[in-house]
Parts: sequence; structure tokens; C-alpha cells
Amino acid sequence: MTDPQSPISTLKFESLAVHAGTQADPGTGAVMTPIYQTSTYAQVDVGVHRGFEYSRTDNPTRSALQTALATLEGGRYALAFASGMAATDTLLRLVKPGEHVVCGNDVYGGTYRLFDKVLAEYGLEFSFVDASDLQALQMALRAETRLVWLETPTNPLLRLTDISMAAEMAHRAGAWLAVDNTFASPALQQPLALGADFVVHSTTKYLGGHSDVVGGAIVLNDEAAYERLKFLQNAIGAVPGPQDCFLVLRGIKTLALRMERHCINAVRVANFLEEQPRVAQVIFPGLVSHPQHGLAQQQMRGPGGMVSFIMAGGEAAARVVARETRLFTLAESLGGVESLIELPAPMTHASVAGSPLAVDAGLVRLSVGIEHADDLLSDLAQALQKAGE
Ligand code: P1T
Repeated sequence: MTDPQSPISTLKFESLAVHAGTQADPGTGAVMTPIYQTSTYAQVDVGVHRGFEYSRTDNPTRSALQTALATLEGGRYALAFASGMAATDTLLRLVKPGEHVVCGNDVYGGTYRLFDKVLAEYGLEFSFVDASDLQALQMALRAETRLVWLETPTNPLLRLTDISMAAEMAHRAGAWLAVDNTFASPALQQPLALGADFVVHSTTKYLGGHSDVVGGAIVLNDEAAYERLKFLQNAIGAVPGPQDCFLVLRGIKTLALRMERHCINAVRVANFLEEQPRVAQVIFPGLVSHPQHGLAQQQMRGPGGMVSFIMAGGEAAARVVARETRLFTLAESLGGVESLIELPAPMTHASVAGSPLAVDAGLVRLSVGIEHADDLLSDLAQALQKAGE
């Protein structure tokens, strides 16, 4: 838990990113949090321990990461998980059979799969709506609605939802608002301050930042919900190992710097793509052509590093571009220092095929990295050229 009395709570985000959760190791003075690679802890007497008894329940490296995550999201509590999906699954255990969840209709394919193909079988009801349309969101709320689940920006269409308005609506209906903040990261947007009850992350992405770890997190303020989720974290056991926690902690230290460069490069890439005749549409919250550009400027400190676009030549042209880039690696995932390219329809969103959430087969998604923008533009130019041959 972040101590509001601590001098750290007055620091600016960039400084928090470097220092939150990390203290010189009391035993050795080690500046970086040690990787406490242990499953268990010696007890002083039967049932008497030094704060740690078993690493599923608590581990010092995980505790440091949890403190850092809570601090960066401006929350009181954070819980770390083995993946973004593990975090999502654990949070959804707060919803009981017979209760209802309203979910945005543009979300990570795996989130849809978990809701529609797994949790629906246990009696949870889901409605998928365009959450960028507040009226549609309002209409979907029912007496049994317990949770509203949003991504903003969404994966892969980069739609936004006004978080404050959505929180107000959810609360009036007696529901919680959970925001999956993976695409923005806390460097660009802190949903708890805007009224959300839970922030969820795939720490695999911008928080980790180096495509070398899979992890997830929940951040929140409410003590009773925290106690329940902490119980569930231990009872279900989808926890990250200490080395993975260390990697996310290390990534977080450069989050502010990395996000700055991701945003600058993504603006260059989006502007370049808008001028390309083989590109039918560029989707990026930083472009004035984005229908929610105004909301992006108001709600986010930067437009983010994700750019999506639809090829005029449809799926065939999209496949050529994805195959032909050299600096942009053809791969799922996002948020690492290196640029990635993928086609959501057959890759990250294959599980929404045939559903109302299905995405355009000509859609290309870029995770713009921190390389030199000139190199990224040259790479895209040569790949687009091949798509026209
Ligand atoms: O992969 P995992 O750490 O379990 O996180 C799942 C997840 C949750 N939320 C969002 C917004 C995500 O984008 C993801 C994972 N997404 C990808 C792997 C992807 O390429 O879109």
C-alpha cells in the first residue's frame, strides 16, 4: 500500500516511475530490489513469521512491484498476476452468477474469449456495446449489472470512452467501472482519478516494456474489494514469479521516457500513413481525423504508441505489408521498445471471428517502438510499395 505520508507521494510521475516500490535492501544495501527466488520462509515460531510465509501468498519482489504499480496509478492497492488474463479472471470473480457485465465491443480478443467462452458458462451475463457511445453504454445497464468493463483506447480500433462519464453512469446503476489501461499506461492516463473503481493491466506491454515478460495487475482504492481480491489472488494462485516481478519493476523505471518516445514516433508514423494512397484509413487518437481527438487531448497526456490502419487493397494488401516490413517485426503483443506489426483479424483477435466484435480483415495494427522515426517510416514505405506491386 502507498503511504500517503511518504515523501514519495509528492513526486512527479517521472520520478515516481524510477523510485516507487524500490528501497535499498535493508540487509545489503542493494539498490535494485532483489529477486527473492524462494517459495517459503523460515518461521520464528509456529505460525510466527516476518511478514512472509509462502510465495503464492506474498513475496518481497512482488510486494515491491505492487507498491510501484499502486503508486503509478495513484491507487491505494495493487495486486500482481501471472498475466493480464489472470488479472482479468481474478477481478471477474467479484461478479456472481446471475449478475451482468457490460463490456466494450472492441476489446482484446482474449478478453472476449474469457468472458464469452469461459465465464458465461458459469452464469455471468455479458452485453457487448460500443462503449465510445455513452448513450449505448447507458442503455445496456440493467438492475443486475455489477461491472462495466472498458478498454480506452481500445484494442485494436483505438476508440476512447470518457472515463468520468462512464464512471458516473456505472455508479448510478450500482455497478463498478473497470478500465483496462494497458494501451495508455499510467504515464498517459490514470483512470482511478477519473472515477474508475479498478484499473487492470497486461504488464506484458508498456509497463514491462521490453517484450521479455508476461504479467498482469489490478489497481484499486476500495479496501473491502482489495481484501477480497487479495484473498482471491492467494486462493486462485495465478501469481507471477519473482523474476517476472523484477523485470516489470525494472521496465517501469523507464516508463515515462519510453512513453514520450512512443508517442512522438507514433505521431510521425500516423501522419506518414495518412498521406499514403494505399492506406484507406488511419486510426490514431493523435490525429485530428480521429472522431475522439478532443477527448484524447482532454483525457490523455499523449496519444499513445499504437496506430491502426486499413489497407485500401483489403486483406491481401494487409498481409503483404505485414510480411514485408523488416524493422517492424511481425508478431502479436505490443508496448515493447521494438516496433511490431500484426493483423488483428487472423492473429490477436482470431477469437472474435464471426462474433459482433469481428474486425476488418484489412486492418493492420502497429505497436510503434522507440527506434528512430526516420527508420520506421522508410521501413513502412518499402513495405507499402510492395503491397502495390
Ligand atoms: O497477454 P496478457 O498479459 O494475458 O494480457 C492480455 C491483454 C489484456 N488487455 C489488453 C488490452 C491486451 O492487449 C492484452 C493482450 N494483448 C495482446 C497480446 C495483443 O497483441 O493485443
